[in-house]
Amino acid sequence: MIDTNLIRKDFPILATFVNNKPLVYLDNAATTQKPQVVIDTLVDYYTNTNSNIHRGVHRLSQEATKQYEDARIIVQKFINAKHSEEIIFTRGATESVNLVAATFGDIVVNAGDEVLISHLEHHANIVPWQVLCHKKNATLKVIPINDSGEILLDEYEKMLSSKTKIVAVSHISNALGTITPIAPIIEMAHSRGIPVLLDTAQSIQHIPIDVQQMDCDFIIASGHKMYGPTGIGFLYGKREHLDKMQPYQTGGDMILSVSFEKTIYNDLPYKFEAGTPNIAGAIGLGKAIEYIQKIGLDAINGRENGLLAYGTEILQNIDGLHIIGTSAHKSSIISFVLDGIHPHDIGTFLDADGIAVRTGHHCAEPTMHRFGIPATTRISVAFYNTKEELDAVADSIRNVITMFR
Ligand code: 7TS
Repeated sequence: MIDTNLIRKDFPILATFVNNKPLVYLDNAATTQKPQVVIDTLVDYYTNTNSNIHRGVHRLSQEATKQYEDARIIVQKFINAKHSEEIIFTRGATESVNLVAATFGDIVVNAGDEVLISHLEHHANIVPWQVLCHKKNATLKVIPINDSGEILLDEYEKMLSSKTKIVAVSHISNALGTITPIAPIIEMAHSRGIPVLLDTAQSIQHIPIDVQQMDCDFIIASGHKMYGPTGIGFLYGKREHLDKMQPYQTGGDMILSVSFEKTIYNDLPYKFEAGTPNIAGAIGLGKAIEYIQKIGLDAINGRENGLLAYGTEILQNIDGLHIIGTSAHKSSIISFVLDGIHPHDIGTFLDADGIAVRTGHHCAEPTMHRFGIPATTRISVAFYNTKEELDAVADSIRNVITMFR
């Protein structure tokens, strides 16, 4: 059981005021707030350890290298990867999928081939594949969803063929909150020898990820959505795939030796980490994962499911409010439209009450189009949110409705 009063004290920003109202932060799918331990880790690193890694014999460099590599092992254990060199630090989910599309995609996708994504994807898991398909004269195919926002598995199975070279789907939709059925998705792809990339940007902070048990080929994630700093994230890839891939970027640190005639690339994971990385960010991400582990993902998930159920219940009772994304398998996200009131107006009025939500297409324009709407208002909860905060949103929405009608 999570003691919310106690846990909220870990997040200094939650005690701040916005527009003279206590902050109600319900935009956690965009980015989560940071616990004091993560903030302290960044300050401590820059105060006491700051140094470049993998190159100095001096004490600070060795200490910084150790902390950075320890963070990689924390990530490895968190997702139960077999080897720590299967973890590549990146700027985040976006850079991770770009890396896979540009390197792995470059090897496996050729003219006439197909890449499969779903109708639930964030632009980050659409555009890199689109660019790859364009370059290779391949086709991007989209697995359809039903009116509840669920992937149609029958249709998916029919779309798989010898032309399919990679399947890339989100684990949880950032626009609707649908949890996708990854076990059958991966199994159906693997039974035909097709690798699967899973976008866990919206799931890794909510539900346990075990890459060996799931047997996925790649996963991507962003540190800032899992209580860590911005500008850091990671790619997990099976070693057999990473070994085959060419470097994504080139320069320092990703080499073993360089002459003007020839460069020998470094081993994994450094082959994919050109240049000075976000050292403090990686260490901060490690601390954020330790924080999540201390609370426990089961407790986090239980609390967030309770908030999701409560929020859904009180919001769907509001006249003229329609929830978009009504799957029974959802996590932490409630997207909705209100008759006659644009989401940006709702967002602006909620902000006046100190409530932070996201409005717009959520970088998932095709998902919005599927429902014939340009935008929604999106509430996304974290374990530190409360039922009282959700009540405040419902009250605020009722006030907006009164003003507009
Ligand atoms: N994939 C999913 C499912 C996402 O939700 C996001 C960001 C990304 C990839 C990209 O992550 P980034 O850290 O590289 O930007 N989603 C959102 C959102 O829903 N609101 O703001 C960012």
